[in-house]
Amino acid sequence: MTTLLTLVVLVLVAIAISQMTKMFELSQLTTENSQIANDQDNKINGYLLFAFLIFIYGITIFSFWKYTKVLLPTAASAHGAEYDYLMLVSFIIIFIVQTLTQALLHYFGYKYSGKKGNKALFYADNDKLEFIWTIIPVIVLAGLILWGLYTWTEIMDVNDEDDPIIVELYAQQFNWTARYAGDDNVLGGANVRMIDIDNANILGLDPSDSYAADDIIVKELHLPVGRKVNFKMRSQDVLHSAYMPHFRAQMNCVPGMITEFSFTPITTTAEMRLDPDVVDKVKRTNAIRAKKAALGEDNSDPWEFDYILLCNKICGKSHYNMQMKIIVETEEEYNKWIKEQKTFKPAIASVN
Ligand SMILES: [Cu+2]
Repeated sequence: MTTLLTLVVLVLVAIAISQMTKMFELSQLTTENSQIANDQDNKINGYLLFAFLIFIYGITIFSFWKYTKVLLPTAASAHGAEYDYLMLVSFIIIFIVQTLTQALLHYFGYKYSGKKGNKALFYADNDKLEFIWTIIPVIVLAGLILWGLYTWTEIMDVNDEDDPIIVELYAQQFNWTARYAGDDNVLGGANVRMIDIDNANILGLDPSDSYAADDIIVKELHLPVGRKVNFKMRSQDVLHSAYMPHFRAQMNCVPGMITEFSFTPITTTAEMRLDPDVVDKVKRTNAIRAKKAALGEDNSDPWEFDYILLCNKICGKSHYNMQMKIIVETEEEYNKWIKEQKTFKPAIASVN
């Protein structure tokens, strides 16, 4: 509703400005009635350029003030800090360059506006200037791209060093299932053709594969802090994308193939709940929820922060709600939890 009202107001303002411009033009009729821009028109347009510049700077400052608080909190994975730093440096460079070039663009538009009798200067080229404005972006962009490629290669290097836990993330319209590799830390073979809902084989595990027997299928992802996790993603139906924003992790889930991502969580859920940004966000969200509760609306229970796995590919009508809770805990808590989970073999045996 607010968006609609804002749009209506913007349209009305645009109409008002165009009407005022017409009135202004009509009031100038006595001097010269011509469609060709005169010095006065050019001057007005020059000033309007400054007005527009103030508008874009204003909206930038407004966005910083109003929206920086909705950004993600500190990264909770080992590679996250490097990723965030790369992003920050890129944004600072973009911000400085755009602030300067917009000022120059609008100022020159004003300074060199048309004047009666003025002739444009024919200026073929200037090798030195062209060299400077080509080489600076080349160096800056090459630096950013190389740094980006280096960071990308580091993050995407999925290997078996440091004794990682192997976890499968299984995507389907519209939910996630996780599978732990069990004591042997090897995921049993699986194929969608072997899915057997009646026998609780929801991920299509191969019952004859001995590696599958101790696999653990769960609906909530628990990760021990400080331990590397190698994720293997599968999709049952369409393209999905496993997105874990707090860990700066995302990987497409593609039907018919296994994709991978690896990271080490460094902050437990309990620790993250104490992060000032998170505390602030929880406070803001719960203030909104309290208002909803007072009106008797849905989704008004107080909210507590949790890490989350989301789908980041628009995969169908309930895509927005395709999520799974992630809990990062101490090694002891994790071990206790995993021991309480059912392994695949007894789970299917109990159905039969
Ligand atoms: Cu999805």
